[in-house]
Amino acid sequence: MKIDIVSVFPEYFDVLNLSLFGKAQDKGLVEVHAHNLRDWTHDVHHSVDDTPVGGGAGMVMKPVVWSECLDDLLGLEPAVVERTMGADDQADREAEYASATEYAPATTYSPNRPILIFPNPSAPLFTQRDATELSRADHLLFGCGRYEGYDARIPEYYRAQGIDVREYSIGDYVLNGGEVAVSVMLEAITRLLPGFMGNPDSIVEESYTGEGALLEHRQYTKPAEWRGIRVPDVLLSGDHGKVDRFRRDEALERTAQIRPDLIAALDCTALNKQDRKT
Ligand code: 6GU
Repeated sequence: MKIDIVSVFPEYFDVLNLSLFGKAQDKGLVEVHAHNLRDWTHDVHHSVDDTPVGGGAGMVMKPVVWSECLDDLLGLEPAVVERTMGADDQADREAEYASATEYAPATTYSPNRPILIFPNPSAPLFTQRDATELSRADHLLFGCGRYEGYDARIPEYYRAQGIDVREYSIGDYVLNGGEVAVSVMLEAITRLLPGFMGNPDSIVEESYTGEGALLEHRQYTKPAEWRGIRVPDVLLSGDHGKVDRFRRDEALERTAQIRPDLIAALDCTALNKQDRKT
């Protein structure tokens, strides 16, 4: 899987050289390139953001810089004349106008174009289902926003060009930028690649996996008694049927208690007869 990441802090992704992800790169399972968005600026200040149209606090990432970058990485011919407005000082304005080029009409895209993914706290939640689907892609391109976000026309434009564009939030809280969110999504996606995990079984029975996802049952290891607390007897019984039933009941109970929303979303056909009695 090829992964391109665009960020104003590409060094954030240096950590991908460590641990399982680093090994996966060594094995050739994933190939990661982190690009600096500022490499696609032309002004002396390398500015990537501007004040929000309509007013309000913070800064918004400019569509012009992003489009030069994304056209390049997607292998697209820019389709429009890029006109820039709003640079504060005259030098910036002149530099930006100098960079605005008359482009040829859009050409056709390469068949293996990447899926374009923007982290966005105001987007739908990224789930295990999304991770599973994206783990089957050949090429992902992540665009990390900073500040108050990115100009809404960026995803709109690339969607209109036929690119598969996704926007995801990783949870109901606010981060300073998309870098951490992309790291989270990348880890969830790439650990599903065949050969990534040492033991492939460890991704089969996990929480949130598959239809009718439940929280996982609790885990214990030896000794059977530790500081006066015993492992549940049934787990020591050697009766696999009973162990499976115990774990399944616990998963159902804990999910009902901690994440009733997952129970509500459960596909009833994912329940077995014994589940219905519990
Ligand atoms: Cl994807 N981005 C930012 N900036 N904050 C977030 C998020 C994403 N998901 C949750 N909070």
